[in-house]
Amino acid sequence: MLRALVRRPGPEIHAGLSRTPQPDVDPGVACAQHEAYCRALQEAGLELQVLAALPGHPDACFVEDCAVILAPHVLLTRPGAPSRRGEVASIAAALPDSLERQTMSAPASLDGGDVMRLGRRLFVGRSARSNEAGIACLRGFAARAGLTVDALPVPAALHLKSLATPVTDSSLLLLEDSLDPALFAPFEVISVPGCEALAANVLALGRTLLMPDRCPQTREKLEARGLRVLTVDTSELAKLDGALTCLSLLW
Ligand code: CIR
Repeated sequence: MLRALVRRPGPEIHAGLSRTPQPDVDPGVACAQHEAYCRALQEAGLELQVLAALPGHPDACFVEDCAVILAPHVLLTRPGAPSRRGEVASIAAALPDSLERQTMSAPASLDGGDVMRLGRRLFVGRSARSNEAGIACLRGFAARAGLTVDALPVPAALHLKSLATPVTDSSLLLLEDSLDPALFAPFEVISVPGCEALAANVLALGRTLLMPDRCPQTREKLEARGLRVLTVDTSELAKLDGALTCLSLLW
């Protein structure tokens, strides 16, 4: 069974990093939305491991950024935001010993939100959070699992997966007018309209897919492919640039 590691948002979540000035996050709403996300993961058939909030780390519920898992290996990252680096040790402690660890050291930095797997390839965003040394470290890690790495510039978003996420092993969603679809050839690109930007980040779990609510055009495209779609409202977490993939680590 697929397992997911998640961490509850804490009362300090309103102090998390955001590209929006004064995002005005309500911790109670954020927690309720996170609980609904956890229920959707369970409904999709995942076994959950839920960590308590991490005091002093308002962004710690965005666990994806601290590790890249290619089971049976895990790369413990060095997140690009200095305020988030203290989160990694507690993720490392929570992951099972069966995952063989590789670590990352300065000057490398990489956020898991920049790493997208499609079949035997990894795409990685060269973003404000993930630098060349971090990408080089990822290449070495991926090579152990027999995967290749393509780096793409992500100048205008927090992470690569703010713009694009896998739907199946051979297809992905991509926010229109963001990156050149040809960069992802030969994979099939499904375009997400600008008015549904949040829908560029979905969490694919086999034939079930978690996606943000209130994105009917994208939902219709996914359901037309025979996928089972579960919708969740993570609008409060989106004020901190969080999306669906960022709230869990899967293996
Ligand atoms: C941050 O800026 O680091 C957090 N407020 C949001 C991180 C979201 N992570 C992700 O999408 N992988």
